[in-house]
Amino acid sequence: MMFPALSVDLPVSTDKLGPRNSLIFDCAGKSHDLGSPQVMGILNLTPDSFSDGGRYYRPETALRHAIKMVDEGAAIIDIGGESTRPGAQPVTAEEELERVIPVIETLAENIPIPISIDTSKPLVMREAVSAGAGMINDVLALREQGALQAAAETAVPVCLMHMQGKPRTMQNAPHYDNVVEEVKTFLQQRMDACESAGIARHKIVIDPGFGFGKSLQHNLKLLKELHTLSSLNTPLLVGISRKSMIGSLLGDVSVDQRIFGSVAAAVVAVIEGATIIRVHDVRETVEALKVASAVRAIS
Ligand code: 7PJ
Repeated sequence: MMFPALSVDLPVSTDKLGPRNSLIFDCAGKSHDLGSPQVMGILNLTPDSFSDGGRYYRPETALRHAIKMVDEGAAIIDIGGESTRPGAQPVTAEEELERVIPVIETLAENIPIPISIDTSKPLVMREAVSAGAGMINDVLALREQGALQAAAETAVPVCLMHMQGKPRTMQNAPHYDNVVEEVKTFLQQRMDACESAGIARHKIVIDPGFGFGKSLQHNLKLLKELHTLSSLNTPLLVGISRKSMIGSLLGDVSVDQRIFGSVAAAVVAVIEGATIIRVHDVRETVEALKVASAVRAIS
């Protein structure tokens, strides 16, 4: 059994927070209204992101992890085969395909929620969607040669993320005159490029790209002013989970000590209008967002 694409609807209602974005997931012909904030669980298939010493994540291991995230309340699983951490080296399309395709095939058969492919490569986008992925999550916002066309042809929803520079060097003195305005202008331009390439507006999700060519001050300003991006009238995805901004705020704590800080950031993001929160710690975030969403929904 394959699970078709996630489709993203335009705003349907407004309240004191401004336009509220509604998401409709179309899974095997069944629609789920995802008007309330949802959690995207991260499934990293990069060798530097797991510690069992193996070179690739085996599909069975990945499936176990994915099932756990589904049980904990994830609404989407985001699969990535290329590390985009600061300083990370690029991988070839062949290597990325080898990591992600067997896992996407296994998950598409076995989990009831959409799978998103975290990639910037047109070939990986096409192959991943053929293997069962229902969304493209691109940290380069479809700027790679051929990516707009590949994404348009797959016809699945896309997440466009802002990044200043390239992963290898992006954290070397990032600079903005006005970070919020510059991120917003960039995302608007990429939405326009998508529309010109034939990607329907209702299939676009945007993301300010926390930690991608941004200082701690830039990240905090973006989080505080996140609601400014809601004037672009498309759902907002936010990824802050375990990132170094949380580590620095807590006194340079290690990655596994960043859960509570990450959950706090997720709550702020939802209060400021985010619709999808991309996280490692699904249960903790789902519980916190139930509380935050209830507060956000009250009139
Ligand atoms: C993000 C991402 C993010 C989106 C990564 C990490 C780095 N995709 N992929 N947004 N981050 N859309 O998880 O630490 O913030 S990889």
